[in-house]
Amino acid sequence: MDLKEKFQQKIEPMRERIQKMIKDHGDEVISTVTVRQAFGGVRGVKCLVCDTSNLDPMEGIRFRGYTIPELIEKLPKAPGGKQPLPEGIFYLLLIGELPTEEDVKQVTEEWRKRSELPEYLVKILDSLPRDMRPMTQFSSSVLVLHKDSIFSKSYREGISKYDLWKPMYEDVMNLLAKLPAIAAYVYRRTYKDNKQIEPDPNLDWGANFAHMMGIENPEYKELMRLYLFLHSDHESGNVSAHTTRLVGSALSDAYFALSAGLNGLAGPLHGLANEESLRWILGLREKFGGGVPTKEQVKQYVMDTLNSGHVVPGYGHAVLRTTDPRYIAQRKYALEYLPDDEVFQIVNLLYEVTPDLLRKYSKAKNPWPNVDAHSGCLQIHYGVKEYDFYPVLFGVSRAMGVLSQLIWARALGGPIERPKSITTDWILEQIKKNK
Ligand code: CMX
Repeated sequence: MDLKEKFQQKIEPMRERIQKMIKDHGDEVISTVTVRQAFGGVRGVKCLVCDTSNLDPMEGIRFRGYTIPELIEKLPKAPGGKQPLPEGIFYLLLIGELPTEEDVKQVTEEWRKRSELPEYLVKILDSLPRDMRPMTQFSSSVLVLHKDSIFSKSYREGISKYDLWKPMYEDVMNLLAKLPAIAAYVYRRTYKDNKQIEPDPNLDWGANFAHMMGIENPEYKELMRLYLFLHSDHESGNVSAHTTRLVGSALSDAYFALSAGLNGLAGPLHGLANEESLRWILGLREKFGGGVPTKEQVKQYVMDTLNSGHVVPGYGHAVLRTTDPRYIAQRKYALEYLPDDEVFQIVNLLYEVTPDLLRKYSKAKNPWPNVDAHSGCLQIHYGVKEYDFYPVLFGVSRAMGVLSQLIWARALGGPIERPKSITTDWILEQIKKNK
């Protein structure tokens, strides 16, 4: 049975489960909204359902019930490798079960078959200014691929709403197959004199991405697999996931929805924080004359950032209240593969001093580092020093989560999202009435 057939088998039981739940318990209250939450980014209001992953403030992310260390152990690896193949996390997110090695091979093969970039896309990419931000090139490419949307075509031809997931599945698989090639193309044209590298059909999705970027170190291939696994999914309330979901809820196809989600990921409080973080860390090194600064110098740098009215990039989180397990997984990797790396030493010093300073001198509810505080030091170690590109790496990975959510949304016939907004005056009236 192939992936699509396996997915099809999962739909009906899930549809029935949800219909029964709404029928029997549709009016039960699961959350309330305070005035502070209405003005405060709807933080903590439980009003979205997402089954691919769940984020506990103290424990961190669980993908389909599994923690990161559990999946690093359980997901299939490349021959001789220790890091999980990203194809495996996509399978898990979509199907809800751990894949076998054979399942993962099928995904690799499926994506390999669909990976070629159409000529019109390459022409459009070639016409973009080479100094355009990589994320702008990347997100535009995703949008441009809408030309080949099977979903939009099927919709126009009158497909039944119960079958909408089928063309969505095809578009998602086509898109995921192409993302590493698009990202690598953008990387090479922006930083490597447009000298492009052909894909290697013998490599898995993540290793091929590293290869097309031009980095052949087997360690980087392993890092790429880990990176793509770690950044894939983080529930559906974060900006990139929620945007993809919202746009998709209007029955916009995967290209429109993902491009919108990537544009959200491009913000400095979200996926751009990995770029901001490394730039800030390199600024710290430079400020004190290169090398590893002292603890006092690191403290001074953090305080200068806070005093100038800026956030410390890579620290804090809207949900987490502990060190992000994605940070810990990357730290573990660094301790094994690059313990003496200078930038890693600085990342460690920051980990020692920043939480205390944030607790004392900022309003941050979470003083601990998130995923973005660590990813840059691993990239630069293997030669990917162009930090403008980091949000694109995040985007390639995040696409697996948000697009698996999108296939499910179409399979379950998710409605168009339309929360009710209220005016400030209405809130004041309500407060008066409540007195
Ligand atoms: N440095 C300094 N101040 C911080 C801070 C940080 N790292 N994190 C939060 N704060 C401040 C906020 O700016 C806010 O100040 P105001 O009340 O003056 O606006 C206050 O503390 C309360 O914020 P919060 O409730 O703790 O955090 P939010 O849920 O509003 O925002 C986040 C979460 C991640 C945007 C925020 O912590 C932040 O800006 N961090 C730095 C950017 C970053 O690393 N983003 C990446 C997050 C992971 C990802 O999505 O990729």
